[in-house]
Amino acid sequence: MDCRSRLRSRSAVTEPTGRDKAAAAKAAPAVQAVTIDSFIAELAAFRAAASETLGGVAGAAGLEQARIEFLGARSGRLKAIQKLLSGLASADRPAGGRHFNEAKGAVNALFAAVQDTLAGAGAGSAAAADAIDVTLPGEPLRLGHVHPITQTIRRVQEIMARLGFESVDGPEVEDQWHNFEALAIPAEHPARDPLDNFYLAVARGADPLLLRSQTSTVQIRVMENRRPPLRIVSLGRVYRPDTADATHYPMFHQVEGLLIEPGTTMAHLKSVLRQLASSFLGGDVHVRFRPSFFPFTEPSVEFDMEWGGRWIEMGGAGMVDPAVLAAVGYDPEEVSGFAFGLGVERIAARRYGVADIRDFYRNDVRFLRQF
Ligand code: FA5
Repeated sequence: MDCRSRLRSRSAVTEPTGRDKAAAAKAAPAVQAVTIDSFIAELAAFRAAASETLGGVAGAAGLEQARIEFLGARSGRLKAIQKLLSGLASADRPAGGRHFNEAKGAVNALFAAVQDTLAGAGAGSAAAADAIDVTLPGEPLRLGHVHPITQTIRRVQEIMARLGFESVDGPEVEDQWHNFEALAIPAEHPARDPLDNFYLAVARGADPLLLRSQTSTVQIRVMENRRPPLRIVSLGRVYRPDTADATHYPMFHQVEGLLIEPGTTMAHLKSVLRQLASSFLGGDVHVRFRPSFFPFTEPSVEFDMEWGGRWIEMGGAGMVDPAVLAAVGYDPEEVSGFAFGLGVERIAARRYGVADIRDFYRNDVRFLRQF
């Protein structure tokens, strides 16, 4: 017999091992006899102890500890009482079961109530933490404001209104007549070159539309529809394929002024421009005329403004050419008038000390916030 067989044969005849005993106990556990009265007393003691413990619980950790002690599935006190059920006489077991379930339900309900109370207190303190402290200084509201070019436009409109000039608008998409022909700019004129204008790719044959290149178009539209006397000012966008630099932008704004009244002279023109310049820039502003040429004014001038010791070119002006008056049905023998046009970006830059007009359109709020 080898060693292992010997061991096997010896264990077969010896006392049962510890493992054998545990297996035997599992197969047939010893049942402790319990009377119904002592069972009910156990349940009552269980309820009283649970109630006392849960009544003193202060937080989630304490509640969890109490749950394990009383309701724990493995070794809770309720589990121990449940085991006693099988010790009841079979006639008492239904009553014992009822008492057991009742006690279990009562302690579970008590547990849930304490849990709710603690959760409510927690939410309350969280709400308190979130509450607005009305004594703190408020957060400043970020207010937008009007763009400096729009501010300039409104200011010029206001000044011109005081001089009796009514603000009018015209379309930005124009036809050849209003942008050129009525302004005495014939078909062969270099100002009509496609390289100098934004023509629109829409089928209009020999009369293509374009983005207006000057606000002088509005002079024509107003004169076509009204009779003199007239005092109008028009401020709006114009478009030219100019390369952007410190004083040029492909989209910019012009102020167009037109006055048609009997006896109008260049002196009236200069006087209106000086008043506009000194009201807009403030202080003493000088205006000077330099001879120039525009097809729709005769004589024509470029006008400069001197402010703070520097002369700046502001725009073009002149007496409305009789051919233009005739083209809109006015009698040039009866009426005369002046017109002027100046760049809004240039006067805004002058007023606000901006060295580069491109800054107006970079949309950098750090720049725009200054106005
Ligand atoms: C004209 O546009 C004429 N219609 C002005 C006029 C009106 C003359 C009425 C006579 C009677 P000019 O092309 O010079 O003129 O433009 C007028 C002004 O617009 C310029 O002096 C300048 O201040 C501004 N300007 C012209 N091109 C640009 C540009 N690309 N960017 C910004 N400003 C410009």
